Amino acid sequence: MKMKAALLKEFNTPFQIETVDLQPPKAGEVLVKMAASGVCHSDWHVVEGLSYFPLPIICGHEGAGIVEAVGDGVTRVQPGDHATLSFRANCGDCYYCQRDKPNLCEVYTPVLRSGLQIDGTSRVSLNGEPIHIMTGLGCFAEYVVIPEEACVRVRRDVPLEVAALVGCAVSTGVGAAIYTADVRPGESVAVYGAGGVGLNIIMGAAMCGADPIIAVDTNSTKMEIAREFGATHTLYSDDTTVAQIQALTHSRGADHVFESVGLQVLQETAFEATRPGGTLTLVGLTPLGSGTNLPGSVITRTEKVIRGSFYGSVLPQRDFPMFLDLYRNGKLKLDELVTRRYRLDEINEAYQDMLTGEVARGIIVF
Ligand code: CXF
Ligand code: ZN
Repeated sequence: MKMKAALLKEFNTPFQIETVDLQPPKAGEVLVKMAASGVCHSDWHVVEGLSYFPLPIICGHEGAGIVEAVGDGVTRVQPGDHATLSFRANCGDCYYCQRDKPNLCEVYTPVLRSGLQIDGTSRVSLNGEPIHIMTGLGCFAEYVVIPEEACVRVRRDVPLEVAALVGCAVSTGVGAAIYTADVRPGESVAVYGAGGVGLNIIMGAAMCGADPIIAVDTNSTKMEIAREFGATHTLYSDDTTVAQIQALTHSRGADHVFESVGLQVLQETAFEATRPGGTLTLVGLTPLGSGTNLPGSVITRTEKVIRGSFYGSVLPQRDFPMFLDLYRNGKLKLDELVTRRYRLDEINEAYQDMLTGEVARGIIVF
């Protein structure tokens, strides 16, 4: 079949809307008609050539839609099901999957990076040339063909654009607070960055009963939104921020500090804002190949813990439905995350808005 898709053909060039060919799902694969795709900074890393995905590629890794057809042997979903897509398809059986670390799945990690299906081929092509898909999905297209392991059936009574957000920002942010960092009632939390992921960390920390919850950003609009999502304090990010966080935490620094932006310099500052024995959780993705200077001499002497958090340590099959239950029961504010909607052919504008920081989350609706 034919479909419209946003293609990235060269690094640092605009997305181009093209009509491409899509093959039907093979065994174990699912065809999903996309309803909504989130605009996330990780797609921009691909545009800038700071990721590992090959070109030409369809980006987009935060999406939801309706199952249109399934290949042989598919058992998890059937046509008509609503689905949130997972950008970490996982086999369920390898060393990491057996230890509840599907985000590290040994079978799928190289497949997802290849931009192809598990059989080494692509279902998408343009004039006969194969087109890659980002991390097993490629949501900036009218349809996707994905492994069934990436397709999580969700309740039908939630908007599909909310279901889409669960596929990246919500899992990454809420999961980082409730699972990776395991924030406890009364613990102090500081969050660097109050964008799509940072706001979700704030919500997760609030659900855990943290206090205070200090949001740090440079954008005053985002700081206002942060309060609505549960921040008790907001700080403008400058060279007094660490001292201000200490002043709010009995001069110690916060029990938990999260970096959600993916900037080395912020990771280094966030380390300073962490109390001795506290935990710094690194959530934002820094460019591949970049490094962060964290002082070993201080880490040893203060027993600070530095943790990576990838996809919020979630189990997609368990947690996507749970997040949507929490949303439906008023415990997660997800409608408020979407600040602007775009058509697929407005995708370049959507990324410009994301870069200027004017939106919490932009979303492409089909
Ligand atoms: C990313 C992680 C690397 C692959 C694409 C998605 N996560 C969140 O944006
Ligand atoms: Zn993302």
